[in-house]
Amino acid sequence: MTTFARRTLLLGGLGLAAGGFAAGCTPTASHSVSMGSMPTATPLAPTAGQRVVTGTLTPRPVTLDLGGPTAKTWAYGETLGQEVFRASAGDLLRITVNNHLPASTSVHWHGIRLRNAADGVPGVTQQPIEPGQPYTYEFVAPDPGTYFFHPHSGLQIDRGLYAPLIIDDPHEPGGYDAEWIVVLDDWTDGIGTSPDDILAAFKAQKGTVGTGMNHDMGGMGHGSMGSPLGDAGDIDYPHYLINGRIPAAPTTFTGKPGQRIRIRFINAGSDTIFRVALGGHVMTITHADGYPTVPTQARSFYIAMGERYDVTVTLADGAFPLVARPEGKNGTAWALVRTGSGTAPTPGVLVSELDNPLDSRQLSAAASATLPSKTPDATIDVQLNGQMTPYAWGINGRIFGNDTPLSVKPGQRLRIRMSNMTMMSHPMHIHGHTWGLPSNGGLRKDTVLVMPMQSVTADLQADNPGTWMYHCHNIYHAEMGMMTSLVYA
Ligand SMILES: [Cu+2]
Repeated sequence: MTTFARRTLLLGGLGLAAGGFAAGCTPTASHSVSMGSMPTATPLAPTAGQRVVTGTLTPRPVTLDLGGPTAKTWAYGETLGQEVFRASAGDLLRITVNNHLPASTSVHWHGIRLRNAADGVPGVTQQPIEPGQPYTYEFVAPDPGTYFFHPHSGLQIDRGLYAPLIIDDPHEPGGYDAEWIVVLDDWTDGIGTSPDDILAAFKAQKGTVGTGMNHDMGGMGHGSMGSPLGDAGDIDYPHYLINGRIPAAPTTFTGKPGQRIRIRFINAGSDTIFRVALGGHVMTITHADGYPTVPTQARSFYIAMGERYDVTVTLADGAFPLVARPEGKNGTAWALVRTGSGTAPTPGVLVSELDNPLDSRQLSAAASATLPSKTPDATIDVQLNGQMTPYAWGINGRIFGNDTPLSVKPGQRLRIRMSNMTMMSHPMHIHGHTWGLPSNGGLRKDTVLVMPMQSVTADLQADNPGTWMYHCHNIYHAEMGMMTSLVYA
């Protein structure tokens, strides 16, 4: 099947374009600053047969229409969650950021196994991109999958600064008729309390972290009882969005009955774990964080901040709600699938498929996706610490800045055992690598949800030298200090 593969999903607004195939595309060292330790002796070039893909990003103040309510915020364009960056595995991406924000920024290419110098972490892999300054990221995207990008600067991701990044597999057979990219978000900026004010209020509690367990009962309370995720989020947002829209003015996917579609789910939220269902349908999960899984049927599933899941589903005849319910919170994110003339469901209506969601512990890797079998060369134990009241989050009893980085030697198979000593769920994210989870049949993840008082063992192959961030993808937890790094010794 080739009809799907070049479907026009590149919606132009982000200005991504495939460059020429050879001549004129000799890469140059265009980074204004590079603090990364990645060797630069080898000039960057796409994998043989692949292209140079160029693009521009212009983060700027905008007023977004969320489907009625408008929000003065910062974003890369005017149509939040609807524009897509797309390339093929092995392509060289060369993306220039023109910073039109009144603050410094950066771009992190979440989940991509790229060279360290392009990882987009100010103070670690680059200097911040100052207002008015251009900065060019240049990297090869080696692995196909569903990714996204966002700043690694303060709370900017909790504004409108994110977009999908899809890396196509030139050799994938397809097996679906159409594709839908579904981006979930929790929204307050320009409508409710600003992200900066929310964080300031948390910081005013002057919490500290220690090691050991913390049976904090100071969470939000509502809805968290009985959820395996415990306290799933700290913040009640005014709106929850699918592709930038509130339920009253939803995004609509129009298809035909019997069509087999691939939905790529991305949780770009900052403090919200969603459970997702398509009313009247059973989905088949095919990929987690970009990598193939054993195909697994799910009526609904959890997706935490920074996670991505791809599913396929055969569409029935009618109009169906796609529902993303924020765990432990009020409200809903909602979209519509229409294949026939049936009456549209009431915006925001919930569906019975939301009961008993699958979580990633029930998934395993496809054989093609597993890390080569190897006994770990080293094991590091990591404690996730902190509490809601007074608000504080850290790793191994320390906050970022006072942390002791994790260390690995090149070529090692490193095992990280994460123990969550708190009453909250933490989606832990590693840059530049994708773990294999040995207790999940080698499931590949770059963002793994560690539930309250639970442990997760995650292995990585140290094949990408540099200094790589390792942090909670609850952006408020990360900003409070639930972050450290992995360094190559
Ligand atoms: Cu966290």
